[in-house]
Amino acid sequence: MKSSTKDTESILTREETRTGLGPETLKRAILNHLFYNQGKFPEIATRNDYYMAMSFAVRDRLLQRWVASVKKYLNADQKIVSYLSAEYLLGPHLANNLINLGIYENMEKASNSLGMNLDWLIAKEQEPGLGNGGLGRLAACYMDSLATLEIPAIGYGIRYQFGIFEQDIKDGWQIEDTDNWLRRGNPWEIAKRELGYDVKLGGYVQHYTDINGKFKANWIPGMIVKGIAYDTPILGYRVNTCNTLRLWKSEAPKSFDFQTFNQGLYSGAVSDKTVCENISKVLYPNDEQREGKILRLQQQYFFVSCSLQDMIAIHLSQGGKIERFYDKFVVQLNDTHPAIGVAEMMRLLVDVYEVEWDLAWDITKKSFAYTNHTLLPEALETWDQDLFQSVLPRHLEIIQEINRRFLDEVTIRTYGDQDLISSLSIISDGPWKKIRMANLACAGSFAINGVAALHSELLKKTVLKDWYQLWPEKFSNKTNGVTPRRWMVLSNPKLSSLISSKIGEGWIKNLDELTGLEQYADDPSFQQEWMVVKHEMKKDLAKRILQRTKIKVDPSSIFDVHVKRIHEYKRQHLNILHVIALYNRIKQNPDAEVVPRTFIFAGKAAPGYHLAKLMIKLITSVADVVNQDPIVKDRIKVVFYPNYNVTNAQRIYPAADVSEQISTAGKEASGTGNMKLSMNGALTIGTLDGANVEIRDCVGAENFFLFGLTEEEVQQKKSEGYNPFDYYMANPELKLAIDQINSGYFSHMNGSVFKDLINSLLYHDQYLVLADFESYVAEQERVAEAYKDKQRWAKMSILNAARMGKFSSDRSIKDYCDDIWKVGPSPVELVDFHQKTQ
Ligand code: CJB
Repeated sequence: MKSSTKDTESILTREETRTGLGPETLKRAILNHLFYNQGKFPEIATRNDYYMAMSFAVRDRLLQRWVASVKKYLNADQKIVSYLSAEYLLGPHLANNLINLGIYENMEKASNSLGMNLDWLIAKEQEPGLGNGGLGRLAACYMDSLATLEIPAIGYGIRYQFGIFEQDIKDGWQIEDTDNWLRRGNPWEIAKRELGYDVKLGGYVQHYTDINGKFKANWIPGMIVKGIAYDTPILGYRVNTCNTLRLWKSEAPKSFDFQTFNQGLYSGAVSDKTVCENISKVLYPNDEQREGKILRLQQQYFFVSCSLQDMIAIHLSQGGKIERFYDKFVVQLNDTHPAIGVAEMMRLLVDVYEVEWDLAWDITKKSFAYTNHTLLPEALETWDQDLFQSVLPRHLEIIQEINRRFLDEVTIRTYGDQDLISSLSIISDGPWKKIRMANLACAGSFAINGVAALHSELLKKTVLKDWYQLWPEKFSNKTNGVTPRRWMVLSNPKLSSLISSKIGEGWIKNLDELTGLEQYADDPSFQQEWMVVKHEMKKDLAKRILQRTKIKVDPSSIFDVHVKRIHEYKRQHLNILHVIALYNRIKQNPDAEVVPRTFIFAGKAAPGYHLAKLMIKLITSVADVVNQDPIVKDRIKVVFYPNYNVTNAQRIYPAADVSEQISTAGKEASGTGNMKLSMNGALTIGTLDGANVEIRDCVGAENFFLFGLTEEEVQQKKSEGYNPFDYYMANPELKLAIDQINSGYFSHMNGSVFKDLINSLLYHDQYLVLADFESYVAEQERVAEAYKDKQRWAKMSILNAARMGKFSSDRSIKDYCDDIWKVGPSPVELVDFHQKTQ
């Protein structure tokens, strides 16, 4: 029945009071939530109460769009992108949602009228740190772009109770503290308690022949875990599309096992509950380092199984046929962490839905696509076969069968090339068999991609060489990107307003429009405005540095920023060696002209990564000496900013003059911090690695400080027998720096502290730190020289931002949509859900 104009009007009025976007309505909504959700009145409400109330008020305004989006996606012929990722490094939601809804200013007014400062409330949010670094953050940027481009999508992952640890620095060492991000509640998630799936683990498999003579497998599990869905709405920028991030929490199927309880084995029954809950308890804090623990495999399988069961349930509930699963979903594997999905899909199809093996394999191969994120051998996931069998006995059988059939095909295609066969095998040969997850992902996917042009080329030449030879048509490159909403509009509002004042706001959704700034790059008054904003942001950061580290830094010095996970291949030690060299130059010639610089480091080290932790200690130790030396006269300062996370990254990027992207060529798959820094007007000093190559192509070689060996030269040098000691002996500055570290100059004369790090550099140096030192130091001199010419620097900075269009995650997502997913935009119209309740 059509509603009358009067009805519609009253619905709209009611809707306005419920979810209107004006300051008055927002204020009322906050007060309502303060009362009805938090049970408080303004006089006694805490800042957290206000944060919660405001967040609920914002969430209310997402729900109209979210439910309309979900409704649309339930439409049978709507294909959905399913992104499977063990990590989502989302960062705080509140400010992002205000921006995407377009109500930032109105909310500011609403909170002012309540006597609250919006920035304080935003700062109150505990960020969901459900990822380690680049890979998890990429997933978050992609969720933003998918929604903004109005692409139907679901992100699936794990609702870790404890995310990435919080880092503190004590006596210069990293200390880890638990990240209890949920302790004050999470207003952004909606628990779907009724939406759960059982996941089997362990046990054994029974085989039998059914009455029709069919061979069947029956997996008798050792335990069953329940996955409960927790949904977070992900709104696009100024669109109605609001996608879902569905994270699974593990629980015991019953609160406890009454049978065991009745027999008096209370602790056994409870431990069952504990064992189940442990699965989604904590994020493994390793970045690019495999963790061969049973719990990690359980985590991977747990979330992938829940997700695939959910997708199948959605598909079937709309009358879809299981054979046409791939018409409804395309499943993107974010690295190999969810690669077990290939075997799980086969199990669901063959064992549960009784699909014939060949057809099941065909469905599987049409559904999955795989993104590789690293070439580092230590990151390539493999599972010891015995361990694998103890967790997933049925999947081992399935993988053996996939492998047997697959290798038969390879044998025919390659005329029995044994080397090729053993390299492609999903299960390694030898006495200790391993399940190779990258091989499983490749075998079961219709598309395979790397994350930057160089990385995708290297994949084809190295780790996935044989796969490329087998199926060249499956390979492509999808250069990473980052969302300009979070990384410019939200974190650098002043620069964003300045940009918009010149070229309008179109760039926020179409980053290529930033090229409009090029015409102002030479304009002295624009340069001036640009550098004023940069200076403001540097002042803000300087204040925070003082608060957090007690180190006073000068905002007019060069802010030289090296922020990312701490890893040998990322070479924070190369940077600190340069700092020591500069320091020694000043000590040797106190009147030497030195362009003042503040070296800012931030990043977490995996708790078990000894050398990375030593790198942090080295940075903080050098800082202690340099920052206090009267001869330096504050010309150089070194800061280690603790607890690098999304919130802190948002504060650091806008203040950066120099972006350190100095990994050994061929080791950083892409990098995404490099993009965020450049967008915010920082100039890169970098190697030809990952996306640096493409960034340099875009911004122009003259606006990029290049140094170091190329990937080919690195390989060449290694094959010639690289001897780091020769470099140490040949370069007096380098020798002095290393000798000082060794002698305890930076560690209260205790030289043994850094012994392992120094030995690794002098006698192995697999990342060629010493080989690149000289060229790095020389390029750093050019950086300092360039900074002296304020106009030249401003121009380079403007041109960097202006030419970053390619690195929007919107462009990346469009590429995935066009080439791999074959899914286009599907705009959502708002629906009136309250008509029936009239
Ligand atoms: N990456 O953060 C991780 N963790 C891994 O386990 C493997 C790779 C990073 O992924 C980013 C997103 O693709 C890349 O930009 C980065 O180079 C890579 O190290």
